[in-house]
Amino acid sequence: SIVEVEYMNITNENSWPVIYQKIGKESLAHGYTCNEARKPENKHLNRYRDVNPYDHSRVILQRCDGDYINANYVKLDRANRKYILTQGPLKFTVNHFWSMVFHEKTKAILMLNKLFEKNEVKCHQYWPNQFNSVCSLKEVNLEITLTSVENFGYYIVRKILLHDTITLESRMVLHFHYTTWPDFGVPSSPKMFLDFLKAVRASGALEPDCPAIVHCSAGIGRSGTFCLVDSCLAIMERDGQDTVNIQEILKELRQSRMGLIQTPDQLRFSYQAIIEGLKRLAPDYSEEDSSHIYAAVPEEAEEAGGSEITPPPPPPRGESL
Ligand code: PTR
Ligand code: PTR
Ligand code: PTR
Repeated sequence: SIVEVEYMNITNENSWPVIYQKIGKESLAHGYTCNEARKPENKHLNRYRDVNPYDHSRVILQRCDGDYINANYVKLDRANRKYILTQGPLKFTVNHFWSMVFHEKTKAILMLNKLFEKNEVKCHQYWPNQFNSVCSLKEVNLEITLTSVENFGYYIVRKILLHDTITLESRMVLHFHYTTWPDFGVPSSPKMFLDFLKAVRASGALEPDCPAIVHCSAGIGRSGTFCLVDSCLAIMERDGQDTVNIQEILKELRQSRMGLIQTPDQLRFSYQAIIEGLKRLAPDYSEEDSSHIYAAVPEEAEEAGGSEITPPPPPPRGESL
């Protein structure tokens, strides 16, 4: 395919850093503002000073004390995709986050980071750890309950029940937690990433009417990588393998949220995953061919994810997040 040829050329010329920088320069040209993010009453709601949502695509909160959250709609019509990309919630934005999940009718949250990375807290633990104990988010009139946890080794799937205490409406949300993707790094293999993507897609969570919420710590590096691979593959699966210019798609995604994809290697990995994803479409593709990759257990798996990978303690007992 054209993508494969392009990948080989860039790799042979050692030009991933140059290509990555060029995309960065070309994405800056739009000059979108981030005025809401910089307002004194909102500043402290950002995890990182240099990662802010553009005003034109930001998510506007309903039924909260303010309407600001560090989140953007990232829309790609050609791929029939609409995601919400956001930062890992802070302790005092947990309410805002769940309010967004509820009001956007999100079916799944994709969390691509761990709570602790490089000995730092990268995200507040915003979901309950214990089964079947109701956690009240009184300020936003929601209750959340963890109802199941399934561990797939390098990712975990939780089911979380949301209940609106005003309308009495309830909704189940899936929490897909990829636990082995280091910040400013790449997943252990394209195959593992694609198996994760397959599970996410199978849940129906990527249908554009109820945008999936994708986050990592800043909500740009790993989240951007996920969206680039998923949306390029979605177009190629429908229109054919030679119909997409990956770099143009990335620039387009970057019109909605800044900084998507944070390293040349994350860009390189995106190409690899797209190429591998295309191979899966071939009629003679056999899963067995690359199954040996599974043998490589990522060394990060047990580090900070340790407490999450052990089964949760027995129910029930009142708790807050
Ligand atoms: N200023 C922060 C930093 O560079 O460390 C912002 C930042 C943090 C940017 C994490 C990206 C990060 O990665 P991700 O978006 O994958 O969480
Ligand atoms: N920590 C990130 C970085 O320094 O790369 C924050 C950042 C994100 C900086 C986006 C600039 C960004 O702009 P662009 O839209 O060109 O990626
Ligand atoms: N209960 C969790 C904690 O204490 O860490 C998270 C949490 C924090 C949940 C605060 C809700 C909170 O409410 P508010 O943002 O209104 O203080």
